[in-house]
Amino acid sequence: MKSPINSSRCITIVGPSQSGKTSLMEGILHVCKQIPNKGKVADNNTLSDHLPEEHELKMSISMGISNAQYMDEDFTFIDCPGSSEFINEFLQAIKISDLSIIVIEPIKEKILSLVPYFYYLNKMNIPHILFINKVDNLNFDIKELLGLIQEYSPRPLVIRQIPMREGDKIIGVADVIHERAYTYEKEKPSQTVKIPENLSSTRNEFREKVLEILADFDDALMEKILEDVPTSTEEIYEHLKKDIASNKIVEVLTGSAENGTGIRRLLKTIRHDCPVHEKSVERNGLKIKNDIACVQVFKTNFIPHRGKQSIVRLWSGKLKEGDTLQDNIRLQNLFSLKGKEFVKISKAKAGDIIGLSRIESIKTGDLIFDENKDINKDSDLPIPPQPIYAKAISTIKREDDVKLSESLKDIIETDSSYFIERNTVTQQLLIWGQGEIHLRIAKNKLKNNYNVETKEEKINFAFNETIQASVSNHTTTHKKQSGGAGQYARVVVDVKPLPRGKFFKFEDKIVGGVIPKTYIPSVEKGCKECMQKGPLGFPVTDIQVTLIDGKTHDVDSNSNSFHIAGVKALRETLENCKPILLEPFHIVKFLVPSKDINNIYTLVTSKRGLIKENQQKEGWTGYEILEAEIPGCEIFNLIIDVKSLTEGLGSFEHEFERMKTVQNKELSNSLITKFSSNEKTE
Ligand SMILES: Nc1nc2c(ncn2[C@@H]2O[C@H](COP(=O)(O)OP(=O)(O)OP(=O)(O)O)[C@@H](O)[C@H]2O)c(=O)[nH]1
Ligand SMILES: [Mg+2]
Repeated sequence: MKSPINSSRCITIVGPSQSGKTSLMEGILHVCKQIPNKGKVADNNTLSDHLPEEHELKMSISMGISNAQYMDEDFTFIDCPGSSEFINEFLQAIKISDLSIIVIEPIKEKILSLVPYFYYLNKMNIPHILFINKVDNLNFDIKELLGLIQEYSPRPLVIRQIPMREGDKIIGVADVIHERAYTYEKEKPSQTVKIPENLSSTRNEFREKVLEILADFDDALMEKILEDVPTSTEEIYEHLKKDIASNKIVEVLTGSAENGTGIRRLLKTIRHDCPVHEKSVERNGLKIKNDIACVQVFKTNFIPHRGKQSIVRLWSGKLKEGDTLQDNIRLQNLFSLKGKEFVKISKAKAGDIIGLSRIESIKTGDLIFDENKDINKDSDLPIPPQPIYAKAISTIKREDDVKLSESLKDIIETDSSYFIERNTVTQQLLIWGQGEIHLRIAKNKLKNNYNVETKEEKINFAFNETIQASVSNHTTTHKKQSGGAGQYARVVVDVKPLPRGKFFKFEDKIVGGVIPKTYIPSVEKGCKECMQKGPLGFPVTDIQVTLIDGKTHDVDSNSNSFHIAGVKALRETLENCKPILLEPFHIVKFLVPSKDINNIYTLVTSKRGLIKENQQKEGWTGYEILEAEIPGCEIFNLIIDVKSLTEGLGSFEHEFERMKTVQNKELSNSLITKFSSNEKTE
């Protein structure tokens, strides 16, 4: 049969960690004959998990992309990592996809981990279906499971298949819409059989429920049901297709990725129900013309010996090898995607996902529309998650410093959920990311792809210090008369504390020109220089210096002398102004399962934090936001504790709030010892 759809559709495979996404991808590609043999995650031979870290950890850490054909229609499947440390990959992939399959395990305790997926897919209005995986070895009650999942899904769940059992084994499924059942044949198409007697009434009950749900979105169907007019299977299929495409319902299918069962049914459902790419063009608000090429980059990779690879979706028009987009973007190497393999191609059509090689001028998120002159740089890719976990790193070989900066630029271009901070106070380079594995990946990339070896350092924290008392009439004389031109400057200053956030004020109260006007800015400069490191070892802030008197020498006074006098005057006074440590506090908004909230209270207290308030967050059933104030120096590692207290489900965002003095002397000393740059090890 000639396919009615001649463009290409994109399906993302998403869901919690270890639910079987990569295995499902493998099963799908096998059925689509894209791979001759099905690999296994455990054997490190799947198509989408091909990076060394993926093999070592047995988990995905970046999108695995493959084009494939099923029954004459073109698809691209993108297997997304489930770990929250790689959520940026998931966000970027779903944005450009036409449909998502959420893969879940039929385990009650894991339902809460579905909430982020429901949240983002609904927020971005992306059609999605649920695939209940691992039905080969897990015993569950489908009705109970669906009831529980429904509590968390804002869209009604529409079950398409009911598992058939023999003892405690699932041997196939009864179709809820069609009057038939299928028995599983490992790695083969299923056999069509009659619906077993004992499932008949349950199946009818489910069918009625499906009709009720569909009728809620269609008055004509509602009328038919009320008048007891029979509904044909074809009619139901059409409703399903329409309601999936408009993200009104969530279809639910079952199977086993490992055994290759339920995959053909899943593919048939996708083939029938997945909306065409134009729907995604509309959803993303893109202004395109059908015959003019419009390309969006959604992923960038830097591959050793191959250089920059931009993975793009062609939203409209056509491309061919050698074309030039927007007058100067020449397409020399187009390739189709098959995991790590690049297969050279000569052309692409609307909806396709392809790779473009070595085009330096384009970046992730860019929208290239052949009718425009400029690349649209601010096309709205999802905002990456805030980097929340940091390590201080430095090169093992000093001469690699420049290479380190360049390589980090590339790494950030491939993943915008990293952030590089060069702390001007501590002189350290901090790499921020989403967690331990995320940062380890960056370090490995530096070593393996860029030949830059780095080591971790203890993080030195940039506290501030201020003063609590004033000193008046402090006189400092700077005098030097050994050979050559002499130096002389005398200044008399008052020093006093200022309110928080006022930084520094310098007041000139010199009368009668005892210090000439030209020298006064040098005194101020000297004070500022001294403030870079106060008596406790940190930058000084919130102080006022008033210059009240002074003296010059006819021959030996000059700007430099007054500069030095300024430095000395402040250095001598600060010691006597009761210096005190100032520490930044951040507002931290934890987003965690409600059942774990007490653990988070305890965590906040243990970090010297203050709990502020709890709120619900719309679309996050079963989760809560807890707002707290937490010392800045506790943020670097916080996510490790949050994850371990919430079975990996909690996260947080943070923002600097205010500086607070550390009144407790013992605490102040221990913070200085722990975070000052003089200490080399923790
Ligand atoms: N019994 C059984 N095990 C399965 C099935 N599908 C996957 N697994 C196993 O579950 C584990 C995780 O599978 P993956 O495919 O790596 O899961 P994933 O969702 O890609 O994991 P992440 O990439 O870490 O998010 C592996 O040990 C698989 O062999 C299944 O249908 N049945
Ligand atoms: Mg995976």
